[in-house]
Amino acid sequence: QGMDKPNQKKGKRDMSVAEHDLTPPPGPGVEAPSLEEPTAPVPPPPPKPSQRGPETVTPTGAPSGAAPEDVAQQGEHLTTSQGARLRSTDHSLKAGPRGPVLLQDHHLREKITHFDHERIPERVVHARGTGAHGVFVANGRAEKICRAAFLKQGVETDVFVRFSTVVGFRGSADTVRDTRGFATKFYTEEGNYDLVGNNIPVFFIQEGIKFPDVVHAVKPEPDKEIPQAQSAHDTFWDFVSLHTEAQHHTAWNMSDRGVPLSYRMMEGFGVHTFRLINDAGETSLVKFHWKPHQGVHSQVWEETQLTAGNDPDYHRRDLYDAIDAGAYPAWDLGVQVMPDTEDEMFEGIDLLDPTKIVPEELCPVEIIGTMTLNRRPTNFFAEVEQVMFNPGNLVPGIDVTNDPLLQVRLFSYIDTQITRLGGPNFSQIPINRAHCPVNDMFRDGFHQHAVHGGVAPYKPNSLDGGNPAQGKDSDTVAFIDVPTPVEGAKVREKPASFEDHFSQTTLFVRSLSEVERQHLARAYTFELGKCYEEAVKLRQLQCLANIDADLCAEVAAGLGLPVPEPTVPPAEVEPSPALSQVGKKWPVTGRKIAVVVDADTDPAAIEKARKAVMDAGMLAFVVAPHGGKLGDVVVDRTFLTAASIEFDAILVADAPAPGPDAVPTFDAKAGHDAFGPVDPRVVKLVAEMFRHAKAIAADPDAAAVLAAAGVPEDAPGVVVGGPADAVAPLADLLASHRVWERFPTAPAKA
Ligand code: HDD
Repeated sequence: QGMDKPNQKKGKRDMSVAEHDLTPPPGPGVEAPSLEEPTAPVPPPPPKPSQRGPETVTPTGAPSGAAPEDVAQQGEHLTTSQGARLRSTDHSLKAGPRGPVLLQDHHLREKITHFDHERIPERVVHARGTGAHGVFVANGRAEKICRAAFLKQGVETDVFVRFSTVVGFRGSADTVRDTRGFATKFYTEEGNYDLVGNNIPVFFIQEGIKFPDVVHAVKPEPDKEIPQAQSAHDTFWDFVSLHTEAQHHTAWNMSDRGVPLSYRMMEGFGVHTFRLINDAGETSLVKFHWKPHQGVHSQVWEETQLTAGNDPDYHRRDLYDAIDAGAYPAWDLGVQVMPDTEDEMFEGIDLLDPTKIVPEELCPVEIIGTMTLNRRPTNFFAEVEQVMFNPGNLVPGIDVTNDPLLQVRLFSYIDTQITRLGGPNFSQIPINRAHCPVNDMFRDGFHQHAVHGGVAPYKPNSLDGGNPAQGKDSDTVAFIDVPTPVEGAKVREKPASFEDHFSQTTLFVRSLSEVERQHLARAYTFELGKCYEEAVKLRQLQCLANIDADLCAEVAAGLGLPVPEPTVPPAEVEPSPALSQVGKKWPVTGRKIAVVVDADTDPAAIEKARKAVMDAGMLAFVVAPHGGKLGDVVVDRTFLTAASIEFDAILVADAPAPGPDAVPTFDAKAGHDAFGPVDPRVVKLVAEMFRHAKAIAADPDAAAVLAAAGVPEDAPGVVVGGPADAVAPLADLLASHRVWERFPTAPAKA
């Protein structure tokens, strides 16, 4: 009491509040002051085309009638979840304006309770991802081997694709070194078919029972929960060097495939061998491939590091930017078709071993249709977070094989949703609903949305007329498990053919171009260099010795460790050129060009250069000292906001002097920070793009930029010429993706 301030003495408190409060609380029969008028009824703005929600159907296949605007915050009046109109959502119900909050505030409790439960557990793997809607059109070439309706010529099927990294948490950076998930849901007229693949055609393990082991090894170490979204740590390399069947996948991870430039520029693989059945009941064994129209491209390592800081959402943004710009990414779906022989082998390769590929040179990929992604999600949570995939979501004509990895996946994907999506009714979530009639007899459970009629959800029944009817064996429209003969003793063993862990790793390493091999060696050296345990490094070097002597020597030199003798002689292999990403020409459509200008560059010249870029099918980004407009030209990036990692090539139209917001760099000659003649951010942009082997064009008037960035005018991939004229040679360079010869070649071996 002694600490009470004047006017806050016991018994005086109400009085003092009332003195200052000009709006006394309403008593019984007193009209409440209007704190806020209801929002004036205004017609909701029409949703943008890209904001249309997914077409949804109810669990019985009927349209749900839920147009997206019905669920957007566009209605006239704010209500509770029960539809009662609310006067205020800004203030909780209190005993006086300065009093405690009342438990009876039903709106407060509803609002906070809902908020408290807004998050669901992230995926145990592939937590970080992004997705898009699209359409798949079959070309009919699969008809002779597969009875699936969606593969018949000309059939168009809705699809939803989710791309992901594997290791990182949901908020981790997109551009880490990792495998990428490539999961596609086909909403076919015969039910949902999920092709749940990766951008790498082989897997870490041969048996699903090892999945928890590999995931525990690669996830952040359990004591400190570091590192995030990285394989460069002891537990990962401990596992893969001991469990040597992981070596093939690991080599792909360490290659440029582990750092894709964009989700749009990745191949996809179904990994396992699947069994297709045609109308005549004949079967064949196939491996699925997605071939991107955009080409197969990667970042260089330094770019991945810069991107993770500059724009951790880079891959997500890239996909949505492309879709918004109408540059819809597309992939051909292809199959390698192999005879369904008793031994399930092809050219000595065990088709049940998911750590093996079938080289395209031995069995070409036949294209059976094309997928185009043309719509981004309206609501990320509802679609990308709640989508579930399951390799067991199959349609008539596609069956599984006995691949022991696939067999366990058939259990895991449903099981995990029980926790992640909170119960067994996840198929009723709009994004997961089939686009054809669903007539199951699953009932009740958490989050049941259907109001099932009838009294007899069981078979056989007479009370509901015996419905629904089961298919007959003669049906070609019902799913039939291929009656493959099975025989054997119950054993915990693997086939002898699964013992070979190194020959295809050697095949992969030897199929890479020189520059890709350098990247591979550097990635191994980096990752092992981040390990603390020497025993782990030595054991991995032993694996490399069994794979490729040169690669092993290079990595050992970087680590400062001795080169071990191989324990198995490296295999003699015939390289597979299809495994290399270098040496091909790709369309330049949608590639991004920075056009660097000064504040006083002639707007007409900028527009000419911009138009030349756009006419070549590429996207121009005007990069200027300040935002807004230059003449009529809109500035896309400023020197402050532009980052080299955003662009595939650069056109320097002018040599801007340092702007007022530039920071000087250290001048070694002067011995202190100083400005050169060109804005240091432009110098940095050009220098980084040069280092990352990107094509560079500069106007003769902008030669000072090249000089300041240390870029020789006669270096490979440098074009000196007027910006508009330089577009054609720039596009030509970009077709090869990078100026490969700019990477230093490996020092000659002694
Ligand atoms: Fe898996 C998710 C791909 C083996 C267990 N996996 C998941 C996703 C992809 C793959 C792309 C993300 C799906 C999405 O976007 O929602 N997984 C693969 C591939 C594999 C593979 C290509 C081997 C060829 N996976 C594999 C095994 C197991 C799992 C052997 C378990 C024994 N995978 C899961 C999972 C996930 C999953 C725990 C996490 C979230 C989910 O399923 O829905 O069940």
